Amino acid sequence: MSQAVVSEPLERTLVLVKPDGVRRGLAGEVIGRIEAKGYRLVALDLRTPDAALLAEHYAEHEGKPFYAPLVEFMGSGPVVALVAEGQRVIEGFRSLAGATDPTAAAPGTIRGDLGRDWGLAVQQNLVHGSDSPVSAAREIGLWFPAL
Ligand code: IDP
Repeated sequence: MSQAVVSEPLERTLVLVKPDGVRRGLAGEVIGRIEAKGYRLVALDLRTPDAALLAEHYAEHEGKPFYAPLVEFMGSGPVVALVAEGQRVIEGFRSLAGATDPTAAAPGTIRGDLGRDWGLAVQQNLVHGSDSPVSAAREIGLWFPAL
């Protein structure tokens, strides 16, 4: 007799290893934590994003004091962009990443273990992760239009 199994739907999220993470050689560490948690990589790319892509990606922050330094920093070198997939991966990666401020981020998280404040106008906090299903769909469309 077959048994009905109800499973939660798969989600996808956009993760960026920011230029500070790539420069410090931490891309592999971040990818390792995503894979060790049990999420699956469905796309992966190393590139230096142009100003147009970053303006779209960070549109919600336009006008804030850290917006210009943020866009400049994010375009300062290569980032690793990836799409990870799994049940509740959006929330799960945010939990792996830790709080936005790396000084306050809990030990055990990517930002808490590997990040710190460098006294700069923008938080160089190693990673980005989409914050909701709507953001994830929008950001994956921007970074990986073929998906
Ligand atoms: P999140 O990356 O944790 O989702 P957001 O509030 O979406 O945080 O901010 C986007 C990025 O902008 C942060 O990751 C950080 O790099 C930068 N940022 C956010 N708030 C500040 C701030 O108050 N000062 C400097 N940089 C900030």
